Amino acid sequence: MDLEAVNSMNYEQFLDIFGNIVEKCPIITAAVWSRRPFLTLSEVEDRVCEFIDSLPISGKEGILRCHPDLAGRELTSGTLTMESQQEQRQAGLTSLTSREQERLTLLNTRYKQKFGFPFVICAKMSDKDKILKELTTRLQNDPSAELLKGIEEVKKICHVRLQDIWCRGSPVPTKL
Ligand code: 2AL
Repeated sequence: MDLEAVNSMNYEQFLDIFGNIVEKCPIITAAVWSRRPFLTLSEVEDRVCEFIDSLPISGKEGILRCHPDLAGRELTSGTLTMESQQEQRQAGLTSLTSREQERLTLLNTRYKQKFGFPFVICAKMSDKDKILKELTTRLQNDPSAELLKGIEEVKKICHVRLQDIWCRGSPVPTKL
């Protein structure tokens, strides 16, 4: 995928390719399309981050709430997005022992009760042991620190998803 290909996409093509760089938030991609032409590929990521940073607290919380639980119901039922499925599998979350599964479910529930949004971490930059450790630690944070941390992780997930798209090297939207 090169810059010229990205800049020449109409918004439908852009959404087909980049629509899930922030989990279940295609509105961000749709907004970023208006910022073309991009001068570099990394500018796409900069514009996404800029958009996220411009949101009020409720908007940032909303982005976090669009993320599925790690090793949650959607993983079991096969209803995760393709990206999330691959990320959770790569982090080892499809092969948890029953003890690890129980612990993760308990911590996820406690986290959501405390903060009102799910625990978010870039799974591809982690693994199941680190995720359990980080979740335990982050449960101790105060809500404003956790909102910042969660959004930082959303940006990492976006970075990884964009890298995947650049490396896949397909300038042609898959749905065309
Ligand atoms: C996710 C997800 O779906 N992919 C990822 O890297 N992290 N979800 C989450 N709650 O952290």
